[in-house]
Amino acid sequence: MLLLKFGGSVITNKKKRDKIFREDTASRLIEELKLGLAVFRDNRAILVHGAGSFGHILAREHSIHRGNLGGGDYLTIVPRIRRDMRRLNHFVEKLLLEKGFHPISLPPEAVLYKEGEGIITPIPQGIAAMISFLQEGFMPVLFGDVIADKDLGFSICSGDDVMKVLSYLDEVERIIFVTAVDGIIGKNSNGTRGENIRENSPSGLLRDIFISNDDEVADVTGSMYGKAERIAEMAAGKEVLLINGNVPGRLESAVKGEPVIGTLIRT
Ligand code: IP8
Repeated sequence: MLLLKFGGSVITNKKKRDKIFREDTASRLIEELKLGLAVFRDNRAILVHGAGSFGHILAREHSIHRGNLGGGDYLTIVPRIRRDMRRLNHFVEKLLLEKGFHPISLPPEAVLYKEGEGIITPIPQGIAAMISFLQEGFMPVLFGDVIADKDLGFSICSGDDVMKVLSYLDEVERIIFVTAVDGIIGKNSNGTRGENIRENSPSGLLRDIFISNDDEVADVTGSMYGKAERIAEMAAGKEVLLINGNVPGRLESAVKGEPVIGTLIRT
């Protein structure tokens, strides 16, 4: 089974306030997924999607990632972000249905529970329920959102957190992150920005990644380093591939297991 994430920066314009779903891009990616899955061993996939402009802009402006410590008008903002995330999920779901998939949307709190920054516990019953749907031929579709948090009252759950929890499932053979970049940027020996990392081990990734300062402020769910840490953990047991979904054909090749431009992390 394939576990993949459509990054919010591919299916929305993450830098713009107007929450516009990139329907053409999402539609092409879903088509590519379909073509790829047709030749993939068991034709099954779990799809996770990120938030992009539907979640990150309001969340950042109101420090929603800090939960009830953020101090803003969270009673107004949190329901709006959750509404927007459901709208984005609805757009994805609609396209999947049109393309012949059998999507079952599940919110992140169905499969995991948050206790303060970084402590994420899988919910076995929710995951078992998701597997039941999979066994019947459905495709679970999950997404990042604002969810309850034992310590902070509420906080942000990234689609990457969902990916991490689901990556431990025995059934998951391959993990693909569909992003808006050609790969994870490496650093030169003097610490400056280098070339994209083509292939590396989990520990090599954390050693060689180039950290850009712009990246730190851009995202309420963490920097590229945070993403790399999650990828490194997942790649301790399985291959993780990060590709650029804005380039036609790459997702299809990646799902088919063909050589593709991107960053491959494996032990
Ligand atoms: O785009 C973030 O999910 P991500 C979720 O996968 C919200 O990091 C609501 C900002």
